Amino acid sequence: SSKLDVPEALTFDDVLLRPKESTVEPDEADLSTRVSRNVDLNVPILSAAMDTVTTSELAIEMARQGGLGVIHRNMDDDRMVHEITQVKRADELIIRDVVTAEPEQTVRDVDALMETEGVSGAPVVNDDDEVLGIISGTDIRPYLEVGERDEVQEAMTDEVITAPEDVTAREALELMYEHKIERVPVVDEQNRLTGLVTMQGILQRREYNNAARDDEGRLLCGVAVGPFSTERAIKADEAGANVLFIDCAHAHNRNVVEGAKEIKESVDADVVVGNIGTREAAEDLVGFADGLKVGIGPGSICTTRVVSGAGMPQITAVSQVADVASQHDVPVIADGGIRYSGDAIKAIAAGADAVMLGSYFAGTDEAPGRVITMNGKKYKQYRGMGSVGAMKGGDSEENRYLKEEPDEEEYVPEGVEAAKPYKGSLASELHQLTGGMQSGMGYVGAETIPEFKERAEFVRVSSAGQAESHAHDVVITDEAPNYSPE
Ligand code: RVP
Repeated sequence: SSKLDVPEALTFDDVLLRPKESTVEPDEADLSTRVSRNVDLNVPILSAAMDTVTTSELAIEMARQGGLGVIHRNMDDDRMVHEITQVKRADELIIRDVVTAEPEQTVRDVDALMETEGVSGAPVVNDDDEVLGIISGTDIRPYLEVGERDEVQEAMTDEVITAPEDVTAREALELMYEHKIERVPVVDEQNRLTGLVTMQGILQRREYNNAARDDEGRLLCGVAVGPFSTERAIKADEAGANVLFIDCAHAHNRNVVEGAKEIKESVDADVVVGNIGTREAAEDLVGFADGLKVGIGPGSICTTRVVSGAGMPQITAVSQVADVASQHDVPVIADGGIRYSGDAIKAIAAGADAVMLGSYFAGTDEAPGRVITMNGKKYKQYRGMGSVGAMKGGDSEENRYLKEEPDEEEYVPEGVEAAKPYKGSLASELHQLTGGMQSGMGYVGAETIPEFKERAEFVRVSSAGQAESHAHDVVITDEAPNYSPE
């Protein structure tokens, strides 16, 4: 066969979902999914492992909204462990960084301490961490005018209600209700303080009733690691990351596959491997990977296809990988190129179980970096991890596009440095994204993601059809929250 006898590959704008008879109202469509063999999400959405997108701040909000943040790897090991810990602790029932008071401290000192730490009460412990009492603003108030030099042990409540390590939210609430208190110290068998449960913490958790949590109720956390960083992967695993993402621009590479296998054998967390874009790559990885991530060149800031001449349009890439992965019950994540909610649900129709986005979230409050103003409009920085800035600017040698450490003028970047319009809160962006995806499920008549994957069919769109899809022949007067023309 001739070199020019070539197959066609399609991307988002080449296809549309074929409308089908439906009994599903969009707001009834259930977006829950599996991101890797052992990890479920309530919303099939991940934030990209990029240094202008995901650190703990955005990852916390992603998990609270039911999705998953994947912490980037342009940082050293200690910082990575810190970032993971922040996510795992964010909504923990039992607070571990407890502000404590000592019995001989003065009431005045404790009052000042509580003020600076922003807490309204503190367990009182001795040198062995044994709980002697608890002191709150209410206990302190009568002392402030007349007895602020008195010792804490005078003012504290010494009949303190404590709870064991395995206390549940319900049990803690019952204790608080029964004793009319707002915080319960958690102790071990020797009555030593190990943590604290607060009413405020429990109520805050209730607010996020769709959050993606582990068995102990902590928020789920993903993190990117290099294919040859087994030590680092073990640290991420021990810090509590639930899913490790082997982060590589071309994972269908013998050495990368070997590296990823070694990591998989060394950790308890699920290991998702990527990126790939072909059936053959999927076949080489399904044997051990807990998930496959697809995307060779679709990213908004990515120039891989132009620089290297290689790539695979994303709808075809996802569908090829999903063909193989679905036979082995391995979830697939479509990573990159998603501009609208319609693209996200098309990726799922092509066979993905979840989608990963960078540009969509880069303009939000929770993304790292500050708001910049150009020509009176607000933006936030967004750069490819293969851009010169990201390759130079990381705190470690961890970078998936960096072969060795060249001088600055020798970099061959595969990404650009850019900016995204400032967007406000991540929650409102996610609301638009999930709402649009649910609409897509409604048009296809599917109530769940697995049903949707089964039922969805594409039609091929011509460039005339593509022009018809967008707002056309009008001047837009008020920008919609989920649409801006390219
Ligand atoms: P997008 O959502 O279209 O902005 O794409 C984000 C994805 O682009 C990332 O998850 C990653 O796979 C890819 N990426 C990140 N940096 C670069 C690059 O510099 N080429 N590409």
